[in-house]
Amino acid sequence: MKLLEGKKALIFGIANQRSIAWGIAQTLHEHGAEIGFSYGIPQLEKRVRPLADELGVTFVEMCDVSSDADITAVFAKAADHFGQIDILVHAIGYALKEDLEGRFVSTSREGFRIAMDISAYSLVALAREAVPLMPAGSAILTLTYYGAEKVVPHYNVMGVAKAALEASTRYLAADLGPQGIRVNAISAGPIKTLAAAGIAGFRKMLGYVGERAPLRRNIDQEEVGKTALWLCSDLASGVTGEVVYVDAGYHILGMSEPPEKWE
Ligand code: NAD
Ligand code: 0WE
Repeated sequence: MKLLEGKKALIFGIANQRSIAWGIAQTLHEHGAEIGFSYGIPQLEKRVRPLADELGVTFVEMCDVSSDADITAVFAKAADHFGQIDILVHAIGYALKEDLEGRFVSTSREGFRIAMDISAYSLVALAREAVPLMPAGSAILTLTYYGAEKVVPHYNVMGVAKAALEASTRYLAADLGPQGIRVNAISAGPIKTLAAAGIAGFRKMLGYVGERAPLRRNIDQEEVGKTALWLCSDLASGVTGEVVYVDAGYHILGMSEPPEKWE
C-alpha cells in the first residue's frame, strides 16, 4: 500500500519544471496521491498544463492569491472536483524586484505590504478556505527560507515575510490541531528556480553554500519532495507547527570550516 493512496492534494505555486512545487507534486503522485494544481498568472498555463498531463492531473486552475475572489473560486471548484482535500501545499513567494536589490531600509510601504500579502497572508487565506474540506489527519505544508531568521544579503523584505510565514505556521498549527489538521514548513536551501533566476549573484550564493554546508553540496527539488512526502503522510502524524530544514545542514553552522581554497 502506497503512503498516500486515496489522498487528494491541492498544490499552489507551480510555475515550470524547476518549481519546488513540481518536485513535491511528482513525489506525492509517485506515492499514490491524486493531485490538483493551481498557478498564479494566466501566462503560466502553457507551462503548467504539460506538467499536469504528465501526472494525469485534470484539476488545473489559475488563482492569484492576492485576490479573495480568486481564492474563493478555486476552492469552490476544488470542492466540486475532489469533495475533500487531504493535503494543501503552499509554495508561493513574491516581493517587488526593487526590494530584493536595494537596502532593506529603503523598502516602501507598498513593497512591504505586497511581500507580506502574497508570501505570508496567503497561507492563512488558503488554509481558511481549505479547512472545511479537510478531514482529521490532513496536512498543510508551506515553503520557507533561512533568511527568515538570519540576515541574508538582498533577501530583505522577503526575510521579514518568511518570518511572518513561519509564525503563521505555528499559529495555524495551534488553531487547527484540535481538528486533527497538521501545519508545517520546509526551510529549503537555495535552489535555482524561476524565483531565484532573477536574483543577481544567485549562482555565487549556491557556490558559497554548497562549499560550506555539512553535506558539502546544495539540495534539489526531489529532496524537498521526499521531506514533503514525510510531512504530509501518516509518518509525521505527531509533527505539527514545525520548520524542517532541507538545506544540507547549512543552518546548524555557527562558523563553517574554511573551504579548501582558504587553507
Ligand atoms: P517558483 O518561481 O517556481 O515558484 C514561486 C511561485 O509563486 C510561482 O509559481 C509563482 O507563480 C507563484 N506566485 C507568485 N505570486 C503569486 C500570486 N500573487 N498568486 C499565486 N501565485 C503566485 O520558485 P520556487 O523557488 O519553487 O518557490 C516556491 C517556494 O519556495 C516559495 O515560497 C519560495 O520562497 C520558497 N523557497 C525557495 C527557495 C529557492 O532557493 N528556490 C529556497 C527556499 C524556499
Ligand atoms: O524566496 C525566495 C525567492 C523569492 C522571490 C524571488 C523573486 C525574483 C523576481 C520573491 N520575489 C521575487 N520577485 C521578483 O521580481 N528564495 C528563497 C530564493 C532566494 O531569493 C533570494 C535569495 C534566495 C535564496 C534573494 C536574495 C538573496 C537570496
